[in-house]
Amino acid sequence: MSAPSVLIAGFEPFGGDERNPSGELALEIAAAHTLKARVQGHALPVVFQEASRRIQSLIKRDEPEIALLTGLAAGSSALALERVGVNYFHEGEHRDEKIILDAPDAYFSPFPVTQLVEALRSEGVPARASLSAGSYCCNEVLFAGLHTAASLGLKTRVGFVHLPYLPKQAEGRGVDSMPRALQRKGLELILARLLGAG
Ligand code: PCA
Repeated sequence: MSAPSVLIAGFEPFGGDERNPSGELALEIAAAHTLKARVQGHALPVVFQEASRRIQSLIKRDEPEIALLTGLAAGSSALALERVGVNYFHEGEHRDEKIILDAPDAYFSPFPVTQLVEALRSEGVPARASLSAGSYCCNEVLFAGLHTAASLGLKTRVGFVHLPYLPKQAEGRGVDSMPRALQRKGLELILARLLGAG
């Protein structure tokens, strides 16, 4: 049997920040990991419709077993595992817009969020469950990924994790952050659990 395939995606820097841990870690984990899986990593543009089109075409093309999508939540102190993606975008000049016309209002992620949060905490990675991924590009890719899997009947399990700032980004701002190695450990642990090996 060939190794299961995993897609891990994060975002490029946005909103004046020079770095985004999500895109950096997606590429880094894909390049070097100990998972028994084929892992491809992507850093997506933070641009409405472009981010969702990229995720939709990657999932359609590769039909990965797992699509772990990630993004930055500025000021957060824990990994936030998202339960829901909603068909709603509200940022900049795009107000009250649907992400995909003729798609349902929302989907739950099939990730076992409660169990993953417990597993992360027991390994010393601060984590929490979240009921809203917001109304910007992070929720956009989560919703688009979930809709792609559901509408095409794919077995791809799609989920989303919001990451804190890296310590360097938080310096002098009085906001929370998390060491890069701990963020990475958390993402790899999530993948290992989902692959049934950890
Ligand atoms: N965070 C933003 C978009 C890209 C990112 O890394 C969000 O939470 O929607």
